[in-house]
Amino acid sequence: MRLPDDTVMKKPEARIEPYTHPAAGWGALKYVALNLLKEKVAGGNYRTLLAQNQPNGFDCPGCAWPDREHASTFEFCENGVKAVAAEATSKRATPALFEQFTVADLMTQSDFELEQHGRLTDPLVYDATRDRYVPISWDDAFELIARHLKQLDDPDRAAFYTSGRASNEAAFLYQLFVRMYGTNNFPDCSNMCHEATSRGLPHTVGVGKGTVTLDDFEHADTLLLFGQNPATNHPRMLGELRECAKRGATIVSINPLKERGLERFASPQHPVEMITMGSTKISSVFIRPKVGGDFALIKGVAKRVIELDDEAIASNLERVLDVGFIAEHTVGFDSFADDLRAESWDAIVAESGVPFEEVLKLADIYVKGRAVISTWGMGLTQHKNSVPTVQILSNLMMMRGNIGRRGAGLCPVRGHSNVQGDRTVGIEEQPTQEFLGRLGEVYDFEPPREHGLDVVNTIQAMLDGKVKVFIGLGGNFSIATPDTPRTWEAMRACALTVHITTKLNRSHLVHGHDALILPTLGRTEIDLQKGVAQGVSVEDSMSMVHISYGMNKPASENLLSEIAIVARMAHATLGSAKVDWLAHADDYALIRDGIAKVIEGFTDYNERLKQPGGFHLGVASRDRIWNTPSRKAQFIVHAISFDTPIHRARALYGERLMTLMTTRSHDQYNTTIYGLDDRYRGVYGQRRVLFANRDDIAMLGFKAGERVDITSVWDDGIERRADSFLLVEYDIPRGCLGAYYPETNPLVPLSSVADGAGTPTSKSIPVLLTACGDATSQQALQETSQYEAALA
Ligand SMILES: Nc1nc2c(c(=O)[nH]1)N[C@H]1C(S)=C(S)[C@@H](COP(=O)(O)OP(=O)(O)OC[C@H]3O[C@@H](n4cnc5c(=O)[nH]c(N)nc54)[C@H](O)[C@@H]3O)O[C@H]1N2
Ligand SMILES: Nc1nc2c(c(=O)[nH]1)N[C@H]1C(S)=C(S)[C@@H](COP(=O)(O)OP(=O)(O)OC[C@H]3O[C@@H](n4cnc5c(=O)[nH]c(N)nc54)[C@H](O)[C@@H]3O)O[C@H]1N2
Ligand SMILES: [Mo]
Repeated sequence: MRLPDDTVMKKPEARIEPYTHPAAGWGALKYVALNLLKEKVAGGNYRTLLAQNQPNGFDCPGCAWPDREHASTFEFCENGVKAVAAEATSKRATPALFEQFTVADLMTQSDFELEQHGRLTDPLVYDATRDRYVPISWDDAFELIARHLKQLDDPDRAAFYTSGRASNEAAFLYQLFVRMYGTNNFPDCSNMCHEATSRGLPHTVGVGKGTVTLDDFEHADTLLLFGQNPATNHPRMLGELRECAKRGATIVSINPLKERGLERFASPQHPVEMITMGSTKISSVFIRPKVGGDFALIKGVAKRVIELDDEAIASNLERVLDVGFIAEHTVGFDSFADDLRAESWDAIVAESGVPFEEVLKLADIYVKGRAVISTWGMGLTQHKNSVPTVQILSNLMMMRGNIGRRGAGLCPVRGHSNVQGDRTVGIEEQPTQEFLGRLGEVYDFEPPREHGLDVVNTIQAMLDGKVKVFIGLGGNFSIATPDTPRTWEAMRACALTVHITTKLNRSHLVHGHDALILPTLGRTEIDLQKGVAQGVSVEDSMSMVHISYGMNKPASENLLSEIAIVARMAHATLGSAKVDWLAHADDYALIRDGIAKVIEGFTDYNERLKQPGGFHLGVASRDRIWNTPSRKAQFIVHAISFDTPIHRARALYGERLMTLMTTRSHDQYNTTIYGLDDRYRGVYGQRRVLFANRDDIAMLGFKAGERVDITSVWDDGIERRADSFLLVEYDIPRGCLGAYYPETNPLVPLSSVADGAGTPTSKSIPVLLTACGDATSQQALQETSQYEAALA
């Protein structure tokens, strides 16, 4: 196949160039080719890409968006291909690499360069005398872990992190081991992600999960997309939106940025669109709140719904509220309505940053919809008021009965491919007593009853000397988390840090006194146990559970599966008198039998996984069963807050104070940096950019193209800074800035979290800008040259 553009292998130059094409399309194919070349994926492994999300294939490790009954045609997704190519890379980080470089040497390499070393091949232990990681046998590695864990005076001195790629089987076995060991300290990536959803929704609709399935997208006439960038982070969702748009559904993007990828989409699944350079218009309407303005905006829309209903009553027209639903299914409506009536439009407009007419327009669109789906991502969940925001959105949907009805519902769009499943099977630092009771009964032990530590509290506990052992099942804890210097101090104060991982990352270099890197199989690889290929299961964002089989040859003969690692860690630490850990590692069906006994909804788990496409777990609120204390869906009243850290900082610094949001570029998977382009936003060959409004750039006395340093404003006297960002003039609301994560994590104070969820407020950081101390920006130059070297 010839690509329309032959610049595929041209070296990138750092530049800013507005993007004018539709999302996906030929551009996506070009980048796929680039990634396969960059990763030097062996020819035979291309077939892996075709097996992605197929009935007998593996679940794409890219994101948690569901598949259409595991569609029979190859569902093309640029970022899925990148994720798979990164795992199927032919590059290897062998012990020789660690002989060549000390840990101090490796620390000088960028995250992009660390990733480029490829797949880890052997278990490694830190040797302090040589400042190097050196090989260790698996048995010795597990002995070291057991020795540390047994030495602690209290099991709560250890914390067990999970990143959302872990399968249900690995996660369930892990939590069983950890609880038998004696703690509920389960910090996990969802603490930084959709925690506001998981904590907020149970109070309104009884379950912390979405209520829609893909079928609902076929019947929705209105879709409200809050704070989400699907063209980059859930590309397969665009295929779904394309169908909705073609059917005439109204699609509204509510986002401070007019994400270009949401404007038009050329579907690689549809050859005609590709060949004719055609495309489908996706979002017809863009509503642009200021960063953190969604709560006030949604409250304004809800207020308008009440006004429209009053008008309908006065003119004897059809009611705007779904009075039947409200009466039969909800409590608290009257106080909610009273609060809305009393709310001031001035406050709504000022705090949302959305003009009055636009709030009315959004309300009009909402009430015209007969079947409305609201989706949301990190734009709603990473603020101080994220829990109230998710709850008021749920309340808005309840006003017109848009929950538990065909074509309508709540759709939080999860990140990691199994982040939802991990929570379902017990990765939860605040487990319910019922769950603990069942777990204890089935496995005949007394689980710890006290709630454990989440991500932020784990870091604080390490700083306070209360957590001494860190074990990470995947992820990149040291840089995905906030307040980087403090997190590093915390990790370095540990007696032992252990990372179960596929590739080298920064967290392995920021280590405890003792440290282990345990290399594991990825989801694309064949997992043979006693000669039998094992599958693992995952739950997608819409509660579909299905099985996944890897098909590639493992990256090294010395890898163990995550499950084998967990089982052998447990065996070494606890012995196998109560649970035959090693037998579970030989046959994953045994783990699924355990899940079926402990977790609701998994009866006949092994059998039901044989259905092509898997099975739906069931979400009570989807069936209008409300697992709340009142057994009804609950309206919850929240005031607009005028006393947030942003308000307080602005009172001190006036309009110079900016609100910074941190997002993903198109060329990264969280902390994994694939490349330095963010093409839908027009950024090439660099990552240290800061998107700012033209008027703010002028007001602050800077010019676009200059470099600036960023410092955050917080109340603890600690200086937090991130230096040398290129100012890029961008269509972003006044007073708001955008930059990429994880480079900006040093700016997020550890104590700045969402009320009621503990999520770091990484989308609303109060900051000030100053002229850059070092105009040549060593950091940025270094990153660019490494990228060029990797492509050469
Ligand atoms: N290719 C790729 N895919 C991924 C990931 C990846 O890194 N790369 N990460 C995975 C993970 S773990 C997750 S959680 C998801 C994340 O997927 P998203 O939820 O899309 O995450 P972000 O890129 O952080 O950006 C969210 C969007 O929120 C907007 N936003 C920022 N502040 C506000 C606000 O105050 N209000 C509103 N309304 N919008 C706001 C930003 O402009 C941006 O468009 O993607 C998953 N999929
Ligand atoms: N400022 C800011 N901070 C954020 C966010 C933000 O928007 N802004 N987003 C937050 C969100 S939503 C999330 S989910 C977190 C992400 O936090 P994490 O989940 O901790 O981070 P990832 O970058 O996804 O982890 C990548 C690492 O996982 C390992 N890995 C990859 N595949 C596998 C596998 O199959 N098995 C195992 N064992 N390991 C594997 C590799 O070593 C890779 O380096 O970051 C959060 N941090
Ligand atoms: Mo996430």
